[in-house]
Amino acid sequence: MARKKIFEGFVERLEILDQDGKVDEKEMPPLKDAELVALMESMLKMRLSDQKALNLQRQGRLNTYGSVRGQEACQAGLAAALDRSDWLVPSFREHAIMVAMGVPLRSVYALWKGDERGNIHPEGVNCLPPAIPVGSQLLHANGLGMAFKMKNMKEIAVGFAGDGASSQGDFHEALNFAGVFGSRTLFFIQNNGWAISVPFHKQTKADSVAQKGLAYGVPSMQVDGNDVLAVYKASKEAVDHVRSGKGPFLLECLTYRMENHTTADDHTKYRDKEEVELWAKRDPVDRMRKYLVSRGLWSEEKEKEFAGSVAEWIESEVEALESMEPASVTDVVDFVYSDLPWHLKEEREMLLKEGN
Ligand SMILES: Cc1ncc(C[n+]2csc(CCOP(=O)(O)OP(=O)(O)O)c2C)c(N)n1
Ligand SMILES: [Mg+2]
Repeated sequence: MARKKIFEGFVERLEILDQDGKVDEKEMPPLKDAELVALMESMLKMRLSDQKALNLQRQGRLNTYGSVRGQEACQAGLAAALDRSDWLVPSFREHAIMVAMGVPLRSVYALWKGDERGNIHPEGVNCLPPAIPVGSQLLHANGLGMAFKMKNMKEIAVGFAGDGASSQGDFHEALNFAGVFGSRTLFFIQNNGWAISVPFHKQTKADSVAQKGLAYGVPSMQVDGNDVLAVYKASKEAVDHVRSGKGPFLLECLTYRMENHTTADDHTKYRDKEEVELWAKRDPVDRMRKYLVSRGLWSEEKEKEFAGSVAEWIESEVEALESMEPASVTDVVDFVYSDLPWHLKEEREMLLKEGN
């Protein structure tokens, strides 16, 4: 035979909870009522602390901020499937899961204030500093995943990236390396439709990011990223796969960035109102709310009470943030190397001379 099929890959997409709050019972993950409520609470904490950050930035109390609004199901669903001992290797839009995994909210706010001390985490909280160069963190996640494999450790590394990052060379190098060496790395891609002002269809001619993973021999799937039940279930499968030593996995969450790229952006200049409105109807928090209310597990009163306690927590974190000693100007060079190279030593001297 002259022509043979040599690649049988296909991309599977998992959806469980629709926008009316109805679930596909045969795909339901085996979660107890309290665990379902915990997923809702986790998303609400993310939404409320995100809104607070936007407000703080408007008041000049944070320098800039990248909102995670609309992506809460991705981050709450994954957090519920990970062990606290696993490692997060984030970019700049992962602060919601960072907090869910134990990074203090004050630290996340500190980072957006430009304060490097936000990267110093409590003992046992395993999270690398968020990487700003798009895609670079996936290589770091590979390195960690390789180390865990070589040391026979049970931990896994989660490398986060957006759809835009999948057009960077780093993404491809990381996946190829992971496929070849079988690193204990989960590639968690939040495809929110946009890389600042570039829509997904102008970013790539591929229909999905997941199929790029398959091309590198990395098991990959796609999930409705606004469906916390589907994200949880797919994340659990992906995490179990990596943890059991079967090698890397790529999970692509289809979601939407509801806000500006950061507070330095104006998305109304390049996005249609209709598109944003369409995605508002697919809101991850709303659909979980509808489902829980229909099961008698949630109510307006419950939400009001919970939101009240979250607001208190947020306020105490802001207070802690704003009562920190002022940061030193040398912080910008002090935490990158254990031994400073000569040019940074010079820079440090200069900073000290010019004063804080
Ligand atoms: C190497 C590099 N190129 C460009 C930028 C500027 N930049 C910051 S975020 C971004 C888009 C990222 O899009 P995506 O990966 O989809 O993540 P999202 O912001 O949507 O979460 C760009 C181009 C950068 N930080 N690093
Ligand atoms: Mg994006």
